Amino acid sequence: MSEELKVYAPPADFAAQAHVSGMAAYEALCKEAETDYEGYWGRLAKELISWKTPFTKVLNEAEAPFFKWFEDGTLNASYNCLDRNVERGLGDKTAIIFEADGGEVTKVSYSELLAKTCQIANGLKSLGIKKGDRVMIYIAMSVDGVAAMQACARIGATHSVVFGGFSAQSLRDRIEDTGAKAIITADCQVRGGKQLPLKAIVDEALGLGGCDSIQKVLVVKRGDAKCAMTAGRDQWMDDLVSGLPTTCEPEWVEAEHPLFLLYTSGSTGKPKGVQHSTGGYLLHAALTTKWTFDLKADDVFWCTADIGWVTGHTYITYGPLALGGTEIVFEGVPTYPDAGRFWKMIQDHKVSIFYTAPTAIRSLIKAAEANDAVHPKSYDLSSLRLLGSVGEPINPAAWEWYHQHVGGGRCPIVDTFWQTETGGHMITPLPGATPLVPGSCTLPFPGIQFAVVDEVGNDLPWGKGGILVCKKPWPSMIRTIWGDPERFKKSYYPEDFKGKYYLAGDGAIRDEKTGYFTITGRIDDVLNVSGHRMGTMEIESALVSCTELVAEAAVVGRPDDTTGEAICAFVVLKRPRPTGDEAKAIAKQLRDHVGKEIGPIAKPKDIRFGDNLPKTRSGKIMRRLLRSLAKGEAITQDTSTLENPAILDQLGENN
Ligand code: 6R9
Repeated sequence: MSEELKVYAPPADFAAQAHVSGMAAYEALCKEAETDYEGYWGRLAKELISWKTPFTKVLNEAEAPFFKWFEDGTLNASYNCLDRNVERGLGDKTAIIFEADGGEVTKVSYSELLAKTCQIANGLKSLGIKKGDRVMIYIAMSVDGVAAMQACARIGATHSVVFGGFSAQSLRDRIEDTGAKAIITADCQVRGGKQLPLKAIVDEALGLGGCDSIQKVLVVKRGDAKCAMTAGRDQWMDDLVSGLPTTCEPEWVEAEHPLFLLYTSGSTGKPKGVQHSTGGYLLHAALTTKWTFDLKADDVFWCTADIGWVTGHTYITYGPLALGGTEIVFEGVPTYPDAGRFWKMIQDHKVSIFYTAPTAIRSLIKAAEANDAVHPKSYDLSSLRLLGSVGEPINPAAWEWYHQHVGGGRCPIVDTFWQTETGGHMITPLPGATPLVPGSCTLPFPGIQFAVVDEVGNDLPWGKGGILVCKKPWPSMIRTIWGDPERFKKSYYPEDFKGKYYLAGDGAIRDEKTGYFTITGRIDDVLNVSGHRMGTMEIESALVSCTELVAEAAVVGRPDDTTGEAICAFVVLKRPRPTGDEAKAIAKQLRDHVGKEIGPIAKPKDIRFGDNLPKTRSGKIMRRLLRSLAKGEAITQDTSTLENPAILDQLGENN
């Protein structure tokens, strides 16, 4: 295996200027963490974060796995991201270059972002929102979105951002779970030249019931259509904040104070509210932005993620701002007005660090190969010095294309493995140090103790695939699942490993010679479609909630060239198995139903109908058989425990 590896050493000029330069520097940091774990994190927490009250204790393991970091320190995340930069003389520096869907550009300086954040914070305070309250944010990519998150952090309110592509039902579920007092939204979002309603979805969500905690809906004006406003409950953000002071004393919170809740999919049940801390989270956000992205004062950083996902939280709202960087916030989509949009924006704004997802790269490769005008070669991308990838494994072919055509062969690529639960990068190259191997996320970030183990937690030798775990707590780790500490323990610190190791939910293998990690995919029932995490159970429940039609449903993933994985649903209807046009019409109806229940991202690509599902005699659905059928593979597995073997032929037909 090692023989075939293509290795890209860090370019000498990059290494020479990098924050972490050379493998010896990387190894020295790992060694420092190994020798004195708390000393290492304590040193970095003092260097990167401004504390109101300094902490005296780094790590408290007394209630493991509910770890506490820097617990007697106090700080404010928004102070660290905004005021501190202004105090350092960066007030006039551009914090955000916002590019709207239609191409209009707005630059916002640190002083302006601070003033805006303070006004929103004062507005929230005037509504009685205070430390410990939850605030939902359901808004598109915008300066207002970032400022709303910062404003919550400023007053100690815990934000919970819901991605604008989620449905009313999903939003309702999250509102109910958080017990939020207010929602910040916009009248609409603009994507691909179209105005799509947001506030109307909030109204629908609140109408579904269970949202009694919501007292106020604050609406940012984005579009020009009329927007229904419920008197007493709804208010335009502009009306609330205009005339309010542009300064607001930060609420100093304990390091463990929950900065945000972000919902993500697990293998069972409803999405879980991942709770992050303030101190430890912010430290890792800042530290990884510094070391993995090598962020410097004159960089223009662009993370294309949405603030509705963890990548947008850590690498748009918090990390780059904590370091006083300049970043792009982009409202639109990569294919509008054409598939050259990303390349044109890199050229126009002289982006130097670009961070995106493999699924975007793969779809832009397709477009570029079909049309020279949207090929990166038609743009001046010479400002780029570093590229990044996140969200799913990047296949070597896409890696090579990204490296050659976007990075001009000179930019290192950081393939960053991490999760909503980890808060920031866990396994990733450091661009001035780590030799790169396409398809591998290489080595753990200094201080992070990831390992590959067997089912009972024994270390596996390099070259043997197994289960990815983290052996030690780290500052930006998930603190709990909101409202469900038992589920937190069961999901992440299972008894299989005596409750000692963090279970990532992914499989991994280390290269026999280099020890480099390659992620082999989820080992649970979580799918990764275009970098979006979804539980198969969630999609199944959405399907069976179409009670007039569906008797039973099973959902599996199958490989897809563009989206990484595609959702494939096997459905048993309450009526005879449909074929031809009837099957097509019902499949469309079911897709729309899932879109309504969860959101368009969860719509199954394939829907196959059967008289039944393959089950064991004890009635368990044999998903591994469904996975083979979805791939179009011949069934070679043992089917002796199968109750109804004939069903395989029927489901194998593409109907
Ligand atoms: C940041 C983010 C987490 C899951 C994770 C894994 C997959 C993320 C990856 C990767 C291979 C990478 N994943 N980055 N797999 N290589 N560089 O994506 O968070 O949405 O919670 O997803 O995504 O399967 O477990 P999240």
